[in-house]
Amino acid sequence: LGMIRQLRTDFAERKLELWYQPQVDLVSERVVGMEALLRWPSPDGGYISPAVFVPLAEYSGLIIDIGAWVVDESCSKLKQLHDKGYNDVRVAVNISMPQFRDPDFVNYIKNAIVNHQIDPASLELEITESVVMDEPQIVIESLKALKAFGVTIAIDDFGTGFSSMSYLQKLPLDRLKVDRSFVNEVMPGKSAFIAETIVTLGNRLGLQTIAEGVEKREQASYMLKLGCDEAQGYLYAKPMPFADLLTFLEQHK
Ligand code: G
Ligand code: G
Ligand code: MN
Ligand code: NA
Repeated sequence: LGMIRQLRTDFAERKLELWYQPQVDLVSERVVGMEALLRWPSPDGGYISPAVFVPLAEYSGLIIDIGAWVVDESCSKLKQLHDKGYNDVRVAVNISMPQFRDPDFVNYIKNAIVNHQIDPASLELEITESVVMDEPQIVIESLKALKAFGVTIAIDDFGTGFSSMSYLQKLPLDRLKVDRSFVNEVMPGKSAFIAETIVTLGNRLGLQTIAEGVEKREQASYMLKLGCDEAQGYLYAKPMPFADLLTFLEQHK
C-alpha cells in the first residue's frame, strides 16, 4: 500500500517517465515506429520495473490516469518527431484492461490525436490476449470505434495468453507482436516453429507482424526469412528517454 501511495504522489508530481524503444523494418532496417514504455524512478537512482508497478497501478485504478497521460504524452512526442521530418514513424502504447472500463477512454484518445494534430494511423494501441478475453464485449466495442477513427491495433505478446483464436476474427487488428519467448530460439525447435506459425497466421490474415526481443543478428535474419515484417529488441536499441531517441534517429537516417 505504501508503494501505491508513493506511485500516486510521484505521478501527481510528474515524476513518471516515458521511454521509447525503436521498431525497425526487417528489410531496410529503418526505424518505422517506437513503443512507449513507462519508467518509475526510484530514490536509489535506478528504476522500478513496470512489470512491478503497472500491476499495482491496475489494482489501484491509478492506471486510468497514468494511461491517459501515456497516450497524451506519446502523441505529443510523435508530433515533435513528425515536425522534425520523421513523417512515417508511429508510436505504440500499451493499454490495460481497466482503461477499457473508463467511459472516457475512446474520447480522450480521439482528443489526443486531434489536439496534437497527428495522423490517427500513427497511434498504435497494444493489447494482450488476456485483455481481449477478460471482457470481450467492451474491448471489441471500444477498439471498433477507435479503428473507425483510424487508430492502429496490435496484439502484444501474441501466443502467450489464455485465449481462443476466434477473437482474431472479431477484432479490427493490424499487427501481431510475436512474443520474445518464441523469437529467442533460431535453431529449428519448438519455439522457432511457433514463431513460424504466428508469422504465417499473420500473413494469411493480412496482418503485419513484428518480432519482439530480437537480440541477435541470427534472430533477425531468421524472422525475416519467415516473412516477418518488423522487429524490436536490444539488437537495434533498448528503450531510451525521448532526448536519446532523437539522437538515435539522427544517427539512423
Ligand atoms: O519496459 P519493460 O519491459 O520493463 O515493461 C514491462 C511490462 O510493463 C511490459 O509488459 C509492458 O507492456 C508494461 N508496460 C510498460 N509501459 C506500460 C504502459 O504505459 N502501460 C501499460 N499498461 N503497461 C506498460
Ligand atoms: O510486454 P511488452 O512487450 O510490452 O514488454 C516490452 C518489454 O520488453 C520492455 O520492458 C522492454 O524493456 C523489453 N525488451 C525489449 N527488447 C528486449 C530484448 O531484446 N530482450 C529482452 N530480454 N527484453 C526486451
Ligand atoms: Mn508491448
Ligand atoms: Na511484449
